[in-house]
Amino acid sequence: MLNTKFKVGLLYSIFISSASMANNPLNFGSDIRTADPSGHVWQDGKMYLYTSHDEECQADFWMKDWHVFSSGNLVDWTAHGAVLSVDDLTWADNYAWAPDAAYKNGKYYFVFPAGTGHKDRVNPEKSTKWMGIGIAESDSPTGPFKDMIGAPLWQEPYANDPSLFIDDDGKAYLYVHAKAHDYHVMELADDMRSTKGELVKMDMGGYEPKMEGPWVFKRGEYYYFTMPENNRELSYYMASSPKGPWQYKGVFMQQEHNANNHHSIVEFKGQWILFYHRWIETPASGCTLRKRQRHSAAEYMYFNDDGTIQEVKRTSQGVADFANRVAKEK
Ligand code: FUB
Repeated sequence: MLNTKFKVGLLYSIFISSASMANNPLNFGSDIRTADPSGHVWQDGKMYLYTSHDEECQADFWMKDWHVFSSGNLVDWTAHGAVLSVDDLTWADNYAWAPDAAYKNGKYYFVFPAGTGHKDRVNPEKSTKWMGIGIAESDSPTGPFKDMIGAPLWQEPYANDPSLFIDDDGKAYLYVHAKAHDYHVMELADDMRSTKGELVKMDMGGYEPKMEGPWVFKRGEYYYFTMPENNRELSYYMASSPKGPWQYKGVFMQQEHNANNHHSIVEFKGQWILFYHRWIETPASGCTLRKRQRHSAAEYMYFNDDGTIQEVKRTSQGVADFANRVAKEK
């Protein structure tokens, strides 16, 4: 039988070790609310996370700028501040929503949705909201990024939540949800400042997934098209070409709190990482308008031998042991 003193000591050490293992939400060392994390590993071998930025206690998704954070171990992050703001744009003044980034031709590209007008949630017919996709450039992954076109890549149709994927042959594919909230793809021209061809609704293998946040990546011979379907649960499709046709494979993260999710998937030092956001109660912020606010988080992802993705559970420790894991596997 364990005596009481020993039991208390044991419980305390379990508590301390699990508390010190907590790494979700990610600690950016900057107490801003982030969402829609888009992860990329650049030439210096670090992970860069481009996020949208919720105003503290915001009433709706009226968002003004985008931020970037970097890390070598997914635990200690450097906040580099805002990379771009709607104040830098001539064609939008709101809706700084889910961004993405790419590296090509020796430059960093930041692709983003932004818009103007007003979304009337009570009387949608009175809405004047419009959103388009912009692209900005920088010589540095941390910006500042400059909108060299001074206009969205196209005006119509409405589009949101860009995912920019550069294939092994250097071709750039831009995925968005556009008309009727369907998923579309378009190639970008080599100068990355204009489009090449039409925006095409993709063949999703007989499914009609809607909305938001597409994220495309390649692993081995397969392309993966992933999304928060109906902006809730994360599901995915596989294909042998970046434009599909796609084959539905299932849900890999369930919805939580009946609220939106938005993610990215990237390999870092031999580990596959899922970045996503979570709606978490943030009482210290003093926000009484919303019970929960958005925070970026990360989990490991695992694949089966046939390339399918295993279900991912939300955890509080996330990728806290990343450095140890990488060291052990060396
Ligand atoms: O962050 C604003 C919007 O909420 C994003 O564009 C959507 O994907 C959802 O996360």
